[in-house]
This record gives sequence, structure tokens and C-alpha cells, in this order.
Amino acid sequence: MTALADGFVPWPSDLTRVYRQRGWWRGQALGSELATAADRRPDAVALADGEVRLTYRSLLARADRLASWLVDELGLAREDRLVVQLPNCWQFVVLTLACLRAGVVPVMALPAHRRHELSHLVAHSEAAAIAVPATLRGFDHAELADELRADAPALQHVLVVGTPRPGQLDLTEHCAEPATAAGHRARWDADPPGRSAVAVFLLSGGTTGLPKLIARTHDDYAYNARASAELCGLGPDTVYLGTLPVSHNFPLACPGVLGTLLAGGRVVMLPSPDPERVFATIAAEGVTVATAVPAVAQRWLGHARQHGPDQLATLRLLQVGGARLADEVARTVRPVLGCTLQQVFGMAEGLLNYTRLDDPEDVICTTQGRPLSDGDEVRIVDQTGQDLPDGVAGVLLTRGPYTPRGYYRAPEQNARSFAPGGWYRSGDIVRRRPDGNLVVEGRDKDMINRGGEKISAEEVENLAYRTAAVAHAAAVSMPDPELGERVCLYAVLKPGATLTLGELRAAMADAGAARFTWPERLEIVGQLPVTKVGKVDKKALRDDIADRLSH
Ligand code: OOB
Repeated sequence: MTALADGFVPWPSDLTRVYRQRGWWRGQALGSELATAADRRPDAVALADGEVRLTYRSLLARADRLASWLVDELGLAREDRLVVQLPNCWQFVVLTLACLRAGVVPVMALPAHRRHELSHLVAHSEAAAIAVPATLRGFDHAELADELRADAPALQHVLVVGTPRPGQLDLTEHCAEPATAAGHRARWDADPPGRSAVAVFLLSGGTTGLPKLIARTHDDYAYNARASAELCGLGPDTVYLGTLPVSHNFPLACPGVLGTLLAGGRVVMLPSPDPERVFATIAAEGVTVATAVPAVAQRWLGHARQHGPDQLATLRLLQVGGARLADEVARTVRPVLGCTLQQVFGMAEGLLNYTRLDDPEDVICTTQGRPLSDGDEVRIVDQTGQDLPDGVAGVLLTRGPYTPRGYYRAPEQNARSFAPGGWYRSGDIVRRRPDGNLVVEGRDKDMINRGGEKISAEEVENLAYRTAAVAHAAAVSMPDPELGERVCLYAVLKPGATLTLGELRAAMADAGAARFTWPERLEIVGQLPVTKVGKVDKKALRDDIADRLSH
């Protein structure tokens, strides 16, 4: 198995010194920092999921015991990778914490991923284990995990929430509270993973091909969560609702689950953003902070308009990010939901921009905020790489104390995605206002943002080419009132061939691609428009589909 350091691009040492001097990087493992937080309020409820309620003491004891089991019984070693594909549930938190304590590295897959994405993640991370629900929304994840194991020699263990198949392990059983916790606690306190070690692998939204792995270190990810929690004013009174898939950076650590736990608050897990359930949970649990993508926020606003905001009395802050929130929608949050809105423009690659809680309403409703840290560097440049003045839109480049310098084991991709000096090219087109706040104006990357889920156009095209009918394909975003964007595929067919949307989607299903990546419209054309330099003119296609939809 490859040592993680081989595929990891470190920060330059002069900067790591600054990050430490400034106290951003504390040189402590994230799991140790969480254990210290747990010690401050051992009897407070840290985690609620339906009937299950775990105190900080119980959560840490379970995680430490699970950590010992992963190492002693499964033989996992420090730096071994474990693909986590769990829905929002308490076991996700125990497992993640166990990994952080033992130095096993969780690879944060999405519940919506299927064979196509998972087999890539397992292979690329050389995962030794995978954690899945037995079934979820009618899909047999345990069966797929066995298939993945048959194909990947390194993948030895399948951990299951729910009923395991023969040869698989019951994760819930091993998340139980130990009779005596002290031994496990002492063991992981005494032997934490190194501060510069990889804490988690997040997945890139991806513009080319399958998701890339983003190695986030203990130092940088602890800072990400801690500083975000501070900015959002989290503390022991916070009740955070995790309703977006918590393996996403946003609900995981911005400040999300990890930030809430570092601040001594309570995390409430909910596997669905359905407004009815969300509103009932907010009322029952006294939720103070919730996170949504714009499409979800719109559903919540609609529900509140119909049923009134009575259930939302405790809600103080609604964070919205992952895709552009329309100014008009932003303006309705306070009047309709009765809470403060915070816009979050972030990326799994690092940089986080937040509107501040005490910003004027106009800033909150019309900008996507400003960087979290004094250490964040942002440049806005034109196509030739020249810096642009405030007010002029250009491409955003960034680097900083929680923005890694490269993807894991992806030298070719890194050459494209990182400019000299370690600047990450986000592919977002933004403008900086004189007050420092950023406004996201568009995008210069071949990605489709379907309600916050990122889809690589190239990958959709690759899968389309697997059908016998397609000669040329171009995937583009089409505007959608509900999700913001959906995937539309333009295809030129081979002579005499036919293809329907249903056949195309069936082919995507056969290929094992996650459902959210399947095109929702197919346009068959005689030829694809090309630019002067001979590339497919995607802007022309986006304009074309927008035009067709508006008639
Ligand atoms: C978040 O992370 P990712 O990695 O799923 O996607 C990042 C991309 C950004 O480069 C940008 O294109 C888009 O998502 N995006 C936004 C946005 N927030 C993200 N575009 C417009 N307005 C926004 N507010 O999406 C993410 C990670 C951490 C916190 C929040 C979001």
C-alpha cells in the first residue's frame, strides 16, 4: 500500500511556521482536540439521532473502543483508509471520531454514490475497509460492498449499519459503550496521530472525471472547524441540525458536526431535508443552527409560508451555500423564517467565505461573504493571470492555512488545478466589492451544480460514449427553478442509431453511476457547435437549452 506522504503535496515550511505562530495550527490531532472538548462537558448530550442520545463521555468512550477494535481486531494501521458511505446517523459520528483517534483515514463518500464512483474511490485510496448501510432507499449497499470487495484485493472489511451479510461486520455492535473506557481512552490519548498526518479525505466536486481525493490534515481541518465555529458563535448552547449528507465538507466542518462538537454543543442527525421532518425536529430538539443548499432552503421557505414559522422559535442561524443563492430568496429568509441568514461560499478544497452574523442585511443578502481566516489569500485574475481590481469579475485563485496544495496522487490534475505558487484555481468567477465581500458571478469550469451536488460534465460524456449510439456528446447545465441546474446531454448519434432519454439513463444505471449524475434531458443534434479554437462551444449549448426551456 502506498504511504500517504507519497501522494501528498505539503505546504511550504515557511508558511507552516507562520500558521503555527499565529495559533491557527495547534499541532494537535483533531481527535485529541475533540476529546478535550468532551472533557469540558462530559454529561452534556453531544449527539442525538431519533431515540438515541449520547453524552460526550459516552460518545468518546464508544469512539475510543471502536478505534481499538479497528486496530486490534481488523488489523487496520495508522494511515489505512476506510471508505465511509453512511447516511446521517449516530454511527457516522462514532466511526469518524474513532478514525480520527486511531489515525485511520476516513474517505468521505456520499450515500448516493454507486459502483462507478465507489470502485474508483476504493481503488484510488487503496481502502482496506468500507462502512455502508445494509440498505438505504431500497438500494442494497451491503451487496454492492461485497462486489467491490471481490474486485479490490486491498479491501478486506465491510462494516454495516443494519443487518450484515455473511462475512461482513456489524458496525453498530462495535459502536456500543464499553464497560470500562479508561484503557482505550489512555491508549489513544497517549498515541495520537501526528499533527501533519492526513485526518480525512474529502472528495472534490470534480470537473474532470471521477472525484479526486483531497487530503485534509489534522492541523488544517481542526482549524477549519474551530475557526468556523467561532465565526458562527457556536458554544455549549448550540444545537446543530445535520440534514445535508454529513460527509460533505459544509455540514461536516463548516462548522457542522465537528465544529459543534469542538464548541461543546449538540449535534442532531437527520437523514433527510424534508421540510415536515426538519421543522418537527427543530421544534422537538430546540435546534439553533441549520445548514442548507439553496434548493433545500427554498423548500423550507415554502413550507414556512404555508404553515407559519411557529416550529422555528429556537432557530437562530440558517447557513446557505454550495450553490448561488438568489438575492431575492435571501431577502425572504429573515421575514419568513425569523432567523439570521449566513451565506457560505466554500469548497472541499479549502477556502471558506462567510457573511458575518452582524453584517448589514444588504451584505448578507447580496454577497457570498469573505474569507474565514486572515491567512486566506484570494486573487481574482483575468484569463492571462493578471490581477483584476475590485469590482471586476475574474477567476478566483486561493491559498491559505486550510487549503491544501494539491489533490492526492493526481500530478496531472494538479498541474491544471494549481497555479505556480500553490494557488488553487477554483474555477469560480467572482467579483470583490470594496468592503472585501465576494460575489459569485459564474463559473469557468466544466461542472454542473445540481442543487449543490457537483457533477463532472466530462464524466457524464464518458459514460454517454459507452452507449453504442453516441458519436459525440456534450453535457451542460440547464437552468431549473427548483435545483438551480440539471444535466442536459447534447448528442450526435452514429448513422442510423437512435437513443431516447430513458435508454441513456438506463445505460448510466448499468454503468453504476450515481443517479444524480444521470442526464435529465437529451437533445439530439446534427452536430455540436465549436469555438474558434475547435473546442465544443458549451456556452452556445447552455444558451440554446436555456432558450428552448424559456419557450
Ligand atoms: C461546497 O463545496 P464543494 O466542494 O461541493 O463545491 C465547491 C464549489 C465552489 O467552487 C463553487 O463553484 C460552488 O461549489 N459554491 C458556490 C457557493 N458555495 C459553493 N457557488 C455560489 N455560491 C455559493 N455560496 O459547496 C461547500 C463547501 C464548504 C462550505 C460550503 C459549500
